[in-house]
Amino acid sequence: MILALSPFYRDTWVEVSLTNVYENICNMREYLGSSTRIIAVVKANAYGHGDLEVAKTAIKAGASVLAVAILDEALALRKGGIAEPILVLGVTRPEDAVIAAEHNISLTVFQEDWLQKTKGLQTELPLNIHVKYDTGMNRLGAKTLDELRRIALAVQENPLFSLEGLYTHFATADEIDTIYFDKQYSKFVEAVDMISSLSIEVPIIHCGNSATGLRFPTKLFNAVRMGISMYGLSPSIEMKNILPFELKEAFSLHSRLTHVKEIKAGESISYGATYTAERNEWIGTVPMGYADGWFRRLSNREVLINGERTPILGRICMDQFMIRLPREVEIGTRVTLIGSQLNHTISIDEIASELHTINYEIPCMIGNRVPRVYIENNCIVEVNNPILQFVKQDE
Ligand code: PMH
Repeated sequence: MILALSPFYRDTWVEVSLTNVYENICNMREYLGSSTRIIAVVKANAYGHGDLEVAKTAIKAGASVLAVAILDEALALRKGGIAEPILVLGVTRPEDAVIAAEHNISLTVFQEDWLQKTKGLQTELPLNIHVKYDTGMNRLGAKTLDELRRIALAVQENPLFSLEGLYTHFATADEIDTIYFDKQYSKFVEAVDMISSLSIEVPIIHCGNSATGLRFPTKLFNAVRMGISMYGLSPSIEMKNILPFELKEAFSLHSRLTHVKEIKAGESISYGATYTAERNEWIGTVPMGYADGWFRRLSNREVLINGERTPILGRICMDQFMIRLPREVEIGTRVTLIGSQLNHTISIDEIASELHTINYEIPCMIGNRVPRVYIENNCIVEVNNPILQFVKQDE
């Protein structure tokens, strides 16, 4: 079924396998059982995969809540027709709480001052609130049980607020050593016990990210916030060997040769002339560059062409780079920067390791100039080209 095709006019694109996203969620659901809700984390444009498309797939696969970082992302999902519950994980300004209530978007709250400022919210609609407790991440959340108690009671007492959730976030759930995790978990158990001793009903209690869901399925209370594993990536390198089910990578990155030529021994390539050919060789130009998120630091990397690995030569430019061709190859031949060709794969983890970073960062860094093509059961079902979408909105 073709959902929507917004055209693109460049030969560089991301492919997102919605089938793999769907299967990763189904496998997590099966692994955790029906008493654990899936909160699909689609912040940062679904870690670069495309928020609306992933959100729709997640819902189809049984996720019951979506989570984003900021209110703007939540509003974009509503604008895109998503009617399911959405939770904003970051801080929302008190003056924007009315907009959240009007769009039935749940907010994270943990400051008494925030509650004071929104006390007389100018809306008839209740605002759904998830209260956050800081058990050791030291990013967001009430720091003490006393603070948490006062906040929970204040939310409970105001008829404009509806206490929907209580949560925390772990700093080390993906690390083999569990000492810090255990401490955070115990603190959260204390918080849950304290809230229940006040006879406050909280429908959704959640603490786990992907790593927690995969490693500690009995420590999730009644929901898991599933991010990286939904995209088929392991939360850490350490965890790759202990995954309870296979994660299927959804993101791949492709381009096509725009120019092919032979250079002579002694000729150099690209800015700074850092590479000089020792013998005559065939060179291909690839229309992807650091402005697309293919950073200059990847200038020593390889790509795949006709099922073979071949190196990038010279410096990556803003919009293009050059590669060695094993032989003369036709213009238009596919080049795979992330993904598979025949028996070879360049994984997101490989690129992350080259850049001394984590896999989370890689799909996020591939920018808006690169259209996303959505694949379901080996067929293209949707194409999203943000650049031309923006133009359309402005018309
Ligand atoms: N919950 C919160 C509060 C988060 O910040 C994140 C990810 C998740 C759940 C999902 O975690 P997962 O992708 O490991 O499953 N947040 C971030 C972050 O801020 N930087 O990297 C990941």
